[in-house]
Amino acid sequence: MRPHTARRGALSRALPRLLGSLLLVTAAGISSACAAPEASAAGGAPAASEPRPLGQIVPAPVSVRPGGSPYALTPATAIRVDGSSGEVRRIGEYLAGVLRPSTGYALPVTDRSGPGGIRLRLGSADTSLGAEGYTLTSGRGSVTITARKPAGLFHGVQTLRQLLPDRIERDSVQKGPWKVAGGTVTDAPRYGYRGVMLDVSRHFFSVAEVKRYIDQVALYKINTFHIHLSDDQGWRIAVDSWPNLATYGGSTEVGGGPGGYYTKSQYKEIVRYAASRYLEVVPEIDMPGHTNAALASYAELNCDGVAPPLYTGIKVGFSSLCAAKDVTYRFIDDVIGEVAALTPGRYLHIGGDEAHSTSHEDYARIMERAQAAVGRHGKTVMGWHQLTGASPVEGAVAQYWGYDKTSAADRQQVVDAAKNGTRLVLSPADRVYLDMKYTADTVLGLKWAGLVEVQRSYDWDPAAYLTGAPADSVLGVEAPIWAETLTDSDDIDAMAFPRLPGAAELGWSPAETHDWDTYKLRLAALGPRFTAMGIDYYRSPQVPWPAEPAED
Ligand code: TNX
Repeated sequence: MRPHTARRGALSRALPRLLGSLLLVTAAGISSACAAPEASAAGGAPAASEPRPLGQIVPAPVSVRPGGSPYALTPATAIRVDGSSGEVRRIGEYLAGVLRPSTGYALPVTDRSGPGGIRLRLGSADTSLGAEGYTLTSGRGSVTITARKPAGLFHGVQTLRQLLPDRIERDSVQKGPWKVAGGTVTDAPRYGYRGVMLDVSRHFFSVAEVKRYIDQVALYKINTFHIHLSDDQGWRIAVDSWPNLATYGGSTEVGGGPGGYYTKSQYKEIVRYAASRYLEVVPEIDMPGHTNAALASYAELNCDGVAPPLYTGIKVGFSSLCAAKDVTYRFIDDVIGEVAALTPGRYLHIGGDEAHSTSHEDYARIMERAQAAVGRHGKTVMGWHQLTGASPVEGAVAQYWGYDKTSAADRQQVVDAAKNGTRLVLSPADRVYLDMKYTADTVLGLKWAGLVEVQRSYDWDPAAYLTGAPADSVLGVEAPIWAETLTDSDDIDAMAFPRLPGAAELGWSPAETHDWDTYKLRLAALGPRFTAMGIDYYRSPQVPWPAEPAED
């Protein structure tokens, strides 16, 4: 779907420098936009007819040059995808799908040129924008989004969405005006990997629930969907060569509910849907621990040949694949082969966390064989950072999920691996584990990594987080949601919002824009948008939320 990250990552990291002069010119624009005086003075949202200031979006853009007349959507507006590919037309249709229900306008998507409207254009943009950057220029009569690649246009469309009034997100016709402030936004990501993870094993989530989350996170330019498909409590993906995994291993979940699994065509539908929102899917098959559902499904996978019962509690670290048996490696190769064949993305995640019932020697042996299988099936290895305690293969990506109590030695092991070429995705548990409680009063969630309020979740720097790791070893940031306590979309909403936009900003925005005092105002301005999208978010007292209009 997209070129390999290495080059793009370098470009993204260079971008703030390349655009440095522009940033300098527009820093005042950013800060005045971010300061959003209306947020405190008038209860948050700009007055009904005033467009939202150009920089007042999450994630913060690289640069903003406000000025000129605003643009206004009208019943005559067309979405012009002039002379471009089917993919650009699909992005135009996606945008129309967002804008039609609330405006009630026809918003035809057309490749005929015309005097104005919303224009989506591929090409000609500054090469430093890379594969995901865009420019958005708004003025009287037109808004033009230009990008080098479709992903950039899609991200520009998310910016346009956030610049329109909150009620644009509603699914019934609302009153205009539909204005976008005049000026230019120039934008591209700091990191190439900006992920979310959903644990569909501890509780199963339907395809519709997964799509809902994908749609929610796309608004913040998240580009990776990591799906945790197997764990002690449930196996969630059909595997033809080992059918009991899904039919038996997927038949329950935490608390003893009915569980479920995705058929291959359902999984492909998730992949297709994610791709239509420019998210790459990273499937995870966790091993050698977190495997009770598999061990319960096939007695021969157990060292003693006895299948344990299915498990519906929330303990970790008690299960292990059997390093001494050949069948273990056949199982690993078969499963990885089938999952890889269903997955167009680059990565296949093999877990490797909390293998407390596996000896170090067995762990190293199984992870070595699993990594080889991933390579054989054409994918790049991802694993939780414990993989750095074995021998990560060249090109492997380790996902760091430590927290403030992680020992210096464990951190050092990860840093040393990074110095040796292992790349890192950062998911510090006391920052971006979205299943951590916000406060002691939060009903849902866990608290083993501490309480994670909104400011704590946002206020860290991915480049400085693991002292000693080379800056270019960091591919980006991912915010996981573990689902021991979460059963449906409402639960996901309550834990992801409002922390998820902050994690997305850490992955996208230049370090120079990082500032809690201005971020919290931009976040506050998103409150009514969450509501318009049907998200019942946590009203953190750290954020000056505006008063919300009464529900209609
Ligand atoms: C740790 S993070 C786990 C998961 C749990 C999670 C709960 C990681 C790689 N392993 O098995 O679900 O904590 O927060």
